[in-house]
Amino acid sequence: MTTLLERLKAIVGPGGWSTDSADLEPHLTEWRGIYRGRTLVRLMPRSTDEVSAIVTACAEEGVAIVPQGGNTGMCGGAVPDTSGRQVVLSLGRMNRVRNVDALNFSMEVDAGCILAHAQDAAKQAGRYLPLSIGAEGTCQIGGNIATNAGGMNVGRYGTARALVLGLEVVLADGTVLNSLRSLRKDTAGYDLKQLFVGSEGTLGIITAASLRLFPDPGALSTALLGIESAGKAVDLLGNLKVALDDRIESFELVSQRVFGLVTRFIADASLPFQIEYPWYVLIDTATGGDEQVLENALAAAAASGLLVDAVIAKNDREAAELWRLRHSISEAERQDGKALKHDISVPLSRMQEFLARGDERLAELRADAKLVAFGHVGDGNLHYNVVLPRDLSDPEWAAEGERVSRGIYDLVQELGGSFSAEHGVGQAKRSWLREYRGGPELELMQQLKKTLDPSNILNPGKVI
Ligand code: FAD
Ligand code: 2HG
Ligand code: ZN
Repeated sequence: MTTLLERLKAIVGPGGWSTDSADLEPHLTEWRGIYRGRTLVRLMPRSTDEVSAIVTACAEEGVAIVPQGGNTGMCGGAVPDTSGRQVVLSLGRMNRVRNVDALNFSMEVDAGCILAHAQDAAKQAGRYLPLSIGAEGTCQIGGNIATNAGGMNVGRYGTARALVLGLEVVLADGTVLNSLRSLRKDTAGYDLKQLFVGSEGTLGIITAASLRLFPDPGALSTALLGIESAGKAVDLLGNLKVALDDRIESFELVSQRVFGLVTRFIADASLPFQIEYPWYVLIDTATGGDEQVLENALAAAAASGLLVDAVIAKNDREAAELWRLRHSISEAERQDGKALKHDISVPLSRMQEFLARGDERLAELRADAKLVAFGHVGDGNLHYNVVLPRDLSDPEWAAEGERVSRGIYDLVQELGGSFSAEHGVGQAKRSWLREYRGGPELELMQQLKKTLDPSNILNPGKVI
């Protein structure tokens, strides 16, 4: 093992590795502190060649590698196991924007590029990278692609998968697979890059990506809406999609309980309404700065009883304040304490049924559980999180958590949905993958894993 360690250190050079415990600390757990591991060494390569040399050396010794981006993941996918034998591979020093091709509406970035930096680079070239999530100041493009991240703009632009034109990936034997093309059409055989999107570091290490860009949508109009029921929010979405000619950039649903947590735990957070509403929708529309367009559409929807109140941001500062409320939810929920995270999706046409039956199901399962529901309702994706009574012991919490999650996931399954809409599987949801995707789907996933990583050195213990 010492020999391997020396070899790895030599590959990345001074400043490219760490075994210092204080330095390692934030890389051995994740932001909620639920998963914790140990590592042989944390490596911080600067180039694809270095990543390839690291993987080759680890493959020869049968030592496992855990790729880590910004470590903002929700499912413990970037946390090593407790053996102390796994290598943490941080991509953060590979952070260049390689180029922005404005004419081709594409950009090439290193995998360790922080999402917000990639967005800025696109903007400077007069283009728009639409991927937008609360963690965008920390998460990295490689992590976004490895988790097939969703976020605020999926309805209009798709998930990370839809934005990937090409990838450069280091395979489990150190081979560099160069599919870094910037083409919108390419039917030359299987679309291999798609295998790595959403594979959470288990099939290859993403070192660079070519991303699809869009015209800058220009000034957005932002509004926070007061809504009587979650079901009405789904009707409202259908109504506004037509009225606004599909110019809805984001459509986020938040319950009063959730914003209650935000105003309690986040400094200077307050809602712009005099009274509380059971539900809220935060909407961004590409109206070219003409707020009248949004105002007219909202007035018509209000006349049809789909919303009861609305505050339209008058300027960028007010819009940013509204978005700060939305982006603070995860942090507020974390400060409130443990929650069962259910990152579910159902077809939009079944969303109202899910919301109604979900309430009933939860009441049957545990009348004293508290629902913390919010999310990207326009994509059929809700964070249907549940807080169990605080006086449960850890074993009781675990057993009850599993029972409650199963009840909710069974309903999701019945409605043709998914137990994992945008956060992935990691180590948190492996058993659910076996349960809800068992049979030919899981078998094919296992065969792919065996083919691409026969020695199981790429992020073992995650996903499958
Ligand atoms: P990490 O957490 O470091 O890693 C995630 C997984 O990808 C791990 O399995 C890791 O091994 C693998 N991985 C990382 N980099 C690579 C690579 N280069 N090659 C191969 N595998 C790799 N997610 C959403 O989808 N939508 C949201 O709206 C959203 N909001 C969030 C808000 C907050 C406040 C937080 C904390 C998280 C949020 N997330 C959201 C979750 C998280 O930010 C995303 O999953 C993000 O895509 C993870 O990126 P990362 O760079 O932090 O990856
Ligand atoms: C979001 O939509 C993220 O804000 C996080 O996906 C969800 O914390 C969560 O449960
Ligand atoms: Zn989300």
